Amino acid sequence: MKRPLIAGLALALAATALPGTVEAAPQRAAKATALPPITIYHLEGRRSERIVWLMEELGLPYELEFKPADMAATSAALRGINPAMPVFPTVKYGDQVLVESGAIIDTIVNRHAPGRLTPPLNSPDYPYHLMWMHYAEGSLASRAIADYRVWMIKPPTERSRLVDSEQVVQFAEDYLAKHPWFGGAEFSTADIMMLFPLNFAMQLNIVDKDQFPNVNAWRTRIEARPAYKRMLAKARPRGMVGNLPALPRHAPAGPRASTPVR
Ligand SMILES: N[C@@H](CCC(=O)N[C@@H](CS)C(=O)NCC(=O)O)C(=O)O
Repeated sequence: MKRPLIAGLALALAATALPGTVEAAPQRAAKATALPPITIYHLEGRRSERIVWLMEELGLPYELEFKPADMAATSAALRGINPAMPVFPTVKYGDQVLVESGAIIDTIVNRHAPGRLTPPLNSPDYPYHLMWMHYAEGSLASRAIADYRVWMIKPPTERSRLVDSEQVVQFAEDYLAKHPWFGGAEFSTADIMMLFPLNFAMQLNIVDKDQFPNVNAWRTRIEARPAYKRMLAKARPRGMVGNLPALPRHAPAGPRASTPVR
């Protein structure tokens, strides 16, 4: 049977895998571009600590905008620059005003520190690193915060039949049984993303922190990092402000309700 010319050409090209095709291209580190001025709008103990910590890990310069132990003045400064979406972190990146810590981290690393704090793109660790980067906010923080808010209004009497805080933390616990970091073999920005919601879930008793020894051991390793300590010295010089109250105890253990999820 005669093959159409275009299809035949495509097959021949694929078979020879010329240099420059996607499959054959070796991994090249992209060139770092110059960092624009960065100002981090920050409040003690909030997700803005991720960006301060990232910059400390990378050794990149930044301005920190907050008034230690003064929530009112700190919030006023944030609302001044970002009245429509006043959340921490808000980052002034050159003349752009950005929110979403994961996107800010990816922008800074990909443009200004390519290849750092990220497993190689072709490594088995990369998909997991990216999964935890997104899991931190998409599954973990969202469920922990939802459970916390429900508890504050009406403490539940049984486990939810939906995926709940215990289950999202357990999934992280199981991964850490086989890997030292959420980036796999090495510390990565996924670890920076995961600390806030795991601390939130454990410190506020949304889950029983004693049930997650791998997460606790990982938190101890994080706390020993010099860049993490520098972040604490700069971003919490007078401790935490405006702590949320912890739940009296973690959500009830035991089996979930068996009704199927609708
Ligand atoms: N998904 C966002 C969440 C930002 C966020 O909600 N930050 C909290 C502090 S940790 C905040 O500013 N909350 C204020 C509010 O919700 O009014 C991120 O990762 O940056």
